[in-house]
Amino acid sequence: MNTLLECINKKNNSYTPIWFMRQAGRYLPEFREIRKKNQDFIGLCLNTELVPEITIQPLKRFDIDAAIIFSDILMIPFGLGQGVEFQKGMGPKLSKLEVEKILSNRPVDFINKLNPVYESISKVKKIAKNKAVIGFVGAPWTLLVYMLNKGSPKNNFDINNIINDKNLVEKILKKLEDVICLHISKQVQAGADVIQIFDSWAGLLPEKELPKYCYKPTFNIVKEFKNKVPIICFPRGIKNNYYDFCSIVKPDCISIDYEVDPKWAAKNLKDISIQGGLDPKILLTERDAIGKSVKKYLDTFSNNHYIFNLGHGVLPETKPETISFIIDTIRNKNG
Ligand code: 1CP
Repeated sequence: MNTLLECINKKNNSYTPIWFMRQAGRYLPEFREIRKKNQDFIGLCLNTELVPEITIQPLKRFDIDAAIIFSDILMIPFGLGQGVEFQKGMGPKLSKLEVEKILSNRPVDFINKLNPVYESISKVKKIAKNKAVIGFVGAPWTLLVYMLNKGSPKNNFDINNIINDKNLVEKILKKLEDVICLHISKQVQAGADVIQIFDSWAGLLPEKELPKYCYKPTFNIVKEFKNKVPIICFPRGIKNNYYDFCSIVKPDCISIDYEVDPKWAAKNLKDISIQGGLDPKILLTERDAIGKSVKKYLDTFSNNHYIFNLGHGVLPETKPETISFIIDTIRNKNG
């Protein structure tokens, strides 16, 4: 059994597994080199030579416990036939949502379109033998937001525009649940040991809407994979509702964001392994502050089953040496 699975299954808390959200990506010069020559981001995610190479890049540099497949949560809208483009510095742009086309999409066509992703996972699994291979999906709510908003909700977002047509939203959410389950099954079949569900925009939901748009659809997916593959959930931005999330959704591991007070989490999120938390912005500060923050998370979770990670993805401005420093600190090489 590998270190990440041991921790998630609460078999061992004497060792802290480490990986980083967005560990492959723009902060690594070797990634930027490949990206420069591959302007089409979706095409890059479907390249079965380059995806394994990019996925393995951080494992070559760092003593980490897992490989997360280089892909994107927006591969699902793409697989359903919605156009997805990434323009430089603009974030993702999605084409108009053709509801009938999406709803009538056949699993066989979806799988054919995304087959290179599964092929890349099989290759990574062969290369990273003693590491956990992490597959991932976006949660139904977060995917719905991108699909209806046709881009990032970062700058222009009005929840009423998203949920005003309740009937339409219900149909799309159901379709997303099905296709997310399909995408997870295929990733597991290809060799993924763990699946992470990113609900990056759960925090946009008013508290009273969380059960309907976040807990319930995610629960339906987690339930489908109980005792088949461990699922890590990352419902970013839901504050103290992490407690309700864990009681209702019952994931195998909960990834906390940087707004969650680690002491609160260590005390209140019982009977579940906990991942992450450290603010990625801390990695842009002085070593002294970084070391102290890392130790704070380790100390706070010393009685939990804890996976070290950040409270969101590694920022592009992060120095790769900072990642090495954090790993050394955890492995106690700095005294
Ligand atoms: O070079 C570039 O401009 C591409 C940048 C990039 C990268 C490196 C994008 C576009 N996606 C990725 C890879 C990616 N995306 C991974 C790789 C595996 C790893 O972690 O190493 C993962 C897990 C994702 C997941 C993802 N994509 C999320 C969930 C995690 C999160 O950050 O909250 C989200 C929201 C996306 C959408 C997306 N894709 C890319 C960008 C820039 C975004 C965010 C857009 C926004 O701001 O709304």
